[in-house]
Amino acid sequence: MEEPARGPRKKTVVAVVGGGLVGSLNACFFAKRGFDVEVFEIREDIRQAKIVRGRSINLALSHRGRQALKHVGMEEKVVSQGIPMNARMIHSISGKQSPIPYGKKGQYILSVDRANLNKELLTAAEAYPNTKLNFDHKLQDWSAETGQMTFVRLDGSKEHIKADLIVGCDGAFSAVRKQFLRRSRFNYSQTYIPHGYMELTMLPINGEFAMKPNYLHIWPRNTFMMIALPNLDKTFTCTLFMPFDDFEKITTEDEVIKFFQEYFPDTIPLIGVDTLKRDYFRLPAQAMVSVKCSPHHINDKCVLMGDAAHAVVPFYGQGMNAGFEDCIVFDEIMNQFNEDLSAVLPEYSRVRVPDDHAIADLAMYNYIEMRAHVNSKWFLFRKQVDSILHFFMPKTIIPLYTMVTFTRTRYHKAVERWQWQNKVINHGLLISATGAAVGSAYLLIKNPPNINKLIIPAEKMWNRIVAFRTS
Ligand code: FAD
Ligand code: EGO
Repeated sequence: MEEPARGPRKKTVVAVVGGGLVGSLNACFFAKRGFDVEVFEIREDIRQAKIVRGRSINLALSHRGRQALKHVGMEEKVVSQGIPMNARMIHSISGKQSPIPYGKKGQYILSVDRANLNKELLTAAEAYPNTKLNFDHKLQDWSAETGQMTFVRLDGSKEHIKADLIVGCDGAFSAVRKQFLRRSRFNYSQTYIPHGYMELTMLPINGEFAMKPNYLHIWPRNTFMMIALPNLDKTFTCTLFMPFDDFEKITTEDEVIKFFQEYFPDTIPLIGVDTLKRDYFRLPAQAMVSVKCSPHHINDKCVLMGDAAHAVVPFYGQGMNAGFEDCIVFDEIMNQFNEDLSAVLPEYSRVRVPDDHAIADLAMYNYIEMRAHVNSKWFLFRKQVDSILHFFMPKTIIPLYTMVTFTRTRYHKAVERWQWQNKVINHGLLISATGAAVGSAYLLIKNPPNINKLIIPAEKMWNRIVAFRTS
């Protein structure tokens, strides 16, 4: 057996573009393997910045995301700074609150602070001696032939940097992806949905959480939806989802209150009339986009992960979780193919694209389903049906939300299994209905009812109807 080459060998340079959630986590994965990792992030270091105004303040972290954090030794730290949400709390218009647990005792999702999670991951990445973070570096262009990237700094200066592998983690509007779009046989689709979202803060009342903290609070109102996730400072971040057309119809402070009185009356005293009037107009509603593309790689040079590869609408709470799982999948394939990038990258696209497409479709499906017919009654009914079926056939029927949120079942397998389960349920219903019909027919033939007994009540019924109509 030959000894592996020791001493100075040219190390592979991995450039991670984007120091967001997926980029900073990915930097840890590559650093752990011993690569020379350079992270390039357009923004200033958020750990030093005073005000960070970005997208969504908190996020739901579930099993897939946690597993990825565990791979780089970050699970415990992040979980300890999150707030467990053991159940959804469904708010009806009347103000009634109904909890529906996510599953058994240990099954919960976590509310985590986006900025804090990002900071922790940057610090973890920076702790590897073979990792360098470069802030104020905006990727402008890069070449798939040479691996050369051009960055622009705030002062207008440009930097040219070369890397062996470029990992595009630069979000839904990825600059890395632009080079993919110029190539043949690259599939791309992007869809903006008619809904926008707006975040409102619910402050503590008498120093305590304004609502029960360990829940994902949901106000399902068909096309108008609101959710609230708890924060460590005892506030809640409420996110209102509604069509841009409706956001635009509300132009005065009084109209805001009127709208909330009609659809979310229980939240008015909790958010506060004045806060509501002010916060509603602080920022315009934000857009949501769904992006699918394939393949996710170019040769042995570049790979897209996270929102850059698959931006999903936030109606499954899976965007970050899917992006984090991308990192595990890539890591597993790196093991399988001995870090041979020319084999790893195509295999990554082959394995991961169907799953990333599946979660994008599932999130869009939830959006369409929820805005079309999910009010609080339907939400409760559907989740109860799910759990009753699971209770009686725990091996056969697993709710889709459970597979997606609490397991690492491949997303596309979860969809397949869900479709199969629906067939089983429909067959079951068909068989029960047929059984009931055949059974009653049999009983009727065996015990023919006395015709007179049937007719007399019918006559009585008619008399009642006549009496009702003339009264
Ligand atoms: P981003 O977080 O967008 O990070 C991209 C980074 O790249 C940024 O730091 C950006 O500054 C940088 N960058 C961009 N362009 C360049 C460039 N040219 N050069 C250098 N750097 C660049 N997911 C969940 O799992 N659970 C949830 O509950 C959840 N809720 C959500 C709610 C809302 C309202 C929204 C909008 C999303 C939600 N998501 C949720 C999805 C989640 O926010 C994203 O999936 C996640 O942020 C993706 O991480 P990312 O690192 O791929 O992209
Ligand atoms: C019938 C009933 C059909 C995100 C319920 C479909 C999503 C969908 C946005 C929740 C939870 C984390 C979320 C459930 C359904 C986050 C989530 C769900 C929202 C909105 C969200 C659930 C942030 C859909 N998970 N979920 O089962 O609790 O069910 F309401 Cl608008």
